[in-house]
Amino acid sequence: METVKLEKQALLVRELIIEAIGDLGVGHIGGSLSIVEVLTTLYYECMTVDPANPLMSKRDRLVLSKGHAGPALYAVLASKGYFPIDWLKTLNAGGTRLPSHCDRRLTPGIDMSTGSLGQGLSAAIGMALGSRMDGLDNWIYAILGDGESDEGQVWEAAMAGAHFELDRLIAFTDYNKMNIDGYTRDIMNLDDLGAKWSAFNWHVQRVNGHEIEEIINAVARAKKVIGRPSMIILDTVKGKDCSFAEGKISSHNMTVSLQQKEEALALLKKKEKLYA
Ligand SMILES: Cc1ncc(C[n+]2csc(CCOP(=O)(O)OP(=O)(O)O)c2C)c(N)n1
Ligand SMILES: [Mg+2]
Repeated sequence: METVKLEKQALLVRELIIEAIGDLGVGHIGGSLSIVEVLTTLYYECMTVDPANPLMSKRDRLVLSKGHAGPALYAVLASKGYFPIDWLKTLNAGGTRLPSHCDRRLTPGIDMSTGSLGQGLSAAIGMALGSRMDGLDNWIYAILGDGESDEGQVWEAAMAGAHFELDRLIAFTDYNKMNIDGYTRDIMNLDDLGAKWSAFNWHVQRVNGHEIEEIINAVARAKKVIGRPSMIILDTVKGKDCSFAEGKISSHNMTVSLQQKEEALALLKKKEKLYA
């Protein structure tokens, strides 16, 4: 798909997220909006998947380790046709198949249940090892949060991924510089994050996480790496492109009024017209 089409798709995904969380009135909007471009690029450009056959064994897999950003992944999966768009209206409602955090038993297209931070990369490593044993040549992707990277298990997984030379594993860190209630640098300073992953013998790149072209090129380079896994650090903005959430720590899990929702959507619709 052309980059401009992917950008337009990302805009639509952003609208779906704001609509779903806005209709519910509360949710993890900040960390959902910071991963819109990476998710759109993966599902619309990089991954071999079949929405009609979400359990196809040779599919590429994605572990959304920062599982509280489920609404972002649901918006992409719905727009890809894994399930009806209407399901987004049931976000986190009683009996829903779209809980606020990812649950692989409930939602078509969700490859791993997540929400307890720190575990996803280990699961992705298990998947990559499993694929190798089965002789599959699929790719395993994982998306971690920067705050999530305070978890010790992330660094156990970092060691294991390099030890097992998992070169079909490509992980991303959504480096939006914010944790649940403060700046990452104040809660647990991660800098120099790239140097840390390099020291664990991962191939490391750092790109603008809202520039689709940069993400596509980074994934292409990661796919050429032999004998070790890849970490792509995405410089992002929490709450990106949402009038009431962008750049705010409070966007982590915030209430959204009807007026805020409508205002934010109206601004995005204006942007959408530029692509018409
Ligand atoms: C093991 C565990 N500890 C604490 C939490 C509570 N929690 C949910 S989101 C979050 C902040 C995570 O920050 P980050 O990974 O940067 O998320 P993002 O900025 O992408 O939303 C925390 C502490 C959790 N879900 N799991
Ligand atoms: Mg963060």
